[in-house]
Amino acid sequence: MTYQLYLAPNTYALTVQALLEELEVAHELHWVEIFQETPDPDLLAVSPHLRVPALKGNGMVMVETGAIALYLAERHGDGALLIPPCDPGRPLFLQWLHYFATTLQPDVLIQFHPEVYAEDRPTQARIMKASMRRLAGVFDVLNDALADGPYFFGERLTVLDFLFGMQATWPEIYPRPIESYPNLYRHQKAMLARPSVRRTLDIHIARKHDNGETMELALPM
Ligand SMILES: N[C@@H](CCC(=O)N[C@@H](CS)C(=O)NCC(=O)O)C(=O)O
Repeated sequence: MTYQLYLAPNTYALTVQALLEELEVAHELHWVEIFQETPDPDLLAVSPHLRVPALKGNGMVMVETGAIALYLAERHGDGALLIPPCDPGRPLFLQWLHYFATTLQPDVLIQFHPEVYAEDRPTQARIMKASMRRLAGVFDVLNDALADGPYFFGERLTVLDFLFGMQATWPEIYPRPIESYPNLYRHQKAMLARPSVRRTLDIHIARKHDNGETMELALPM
């Protein structure tokens, strides 16, 4: 069985792709267009909210990065990337899993697409500024959470590291350079050293390049 990953360059699909690579699970990339007035029919067929990523395989189609990440880690790799229910670390595992999706992600999305929330540029700029202030607080919290790093659970790599680490490659989301957050910096360096992450980023950098765009990373590979 080969999964089909529906993705667009340099989006949250990075996380799922890097996990598929890390878990060495067979997959094919299905590039789609997002933010289209007329929805891309291929995307519409798998993603009711017209967002990426979407994953198809094993008789199912699903969206939502966090849910897909959990599903893949439960189904592949003998649970190596999970903190199981009986583990004392489980409460924090759940906490960060949801923190990324519900506290971090909305403000990250605003930095890229303020036009979704306001039509006029001055309002967009105000929303981005307010959202960046929220991100400043979030990154302080995450920097503290990674004090015993390099990963969220010390030396133990989990899906959390992909859920955070792939979006942490985006320079646009930081109120100040990543180098000034010692634990975020260490985490990002550890993630960029992983072949799964490098393979994934290389593909997205090349894709952007083919589209005539450049893809900057918060920390160069
Ligand atoms: N909560 C979703 C968010 C996915 C999302 O917003 N993806 C962006 C790209 S990073 C997208 O497809 N946006 C298109 C749109 O908002 O129409 C997840 O984590 O998968």
